[in-house]
Amino acid sequence: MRRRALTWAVPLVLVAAGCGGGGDAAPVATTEVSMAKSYRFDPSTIEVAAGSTVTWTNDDNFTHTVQVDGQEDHKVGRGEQVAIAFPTPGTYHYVCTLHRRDMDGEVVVT
Ligand SMILES: [Cu+2]
Repeated sequence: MRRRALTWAVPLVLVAAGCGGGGDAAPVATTEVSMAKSYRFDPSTIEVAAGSTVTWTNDDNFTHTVQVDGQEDHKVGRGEQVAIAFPTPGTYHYVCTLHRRDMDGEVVVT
């Protein structure tokens, strides 16, 4: 893939804010999210185009779920997947309802 040239007049000052944790991570452009060992969504914040289908794969040793706020819960066993379509732009928060404190993420639909 061709790398886009950095033509923006943005000073390359990477703010090492050390925000500790994935919650504030910059969105990753992907439609694939791993439920990684242990009790994590990786990457936790993704960005997709409207109309995309996002697939979560359970690579952990425990059953997890994916529940987008206001939508139904999907149980995902070890080695299983769930695919959810995102037709409308917006920011969608989701959780694993079994491990709410540890596992949540966001899908930014553009
Ligand atoms: Cu979980």
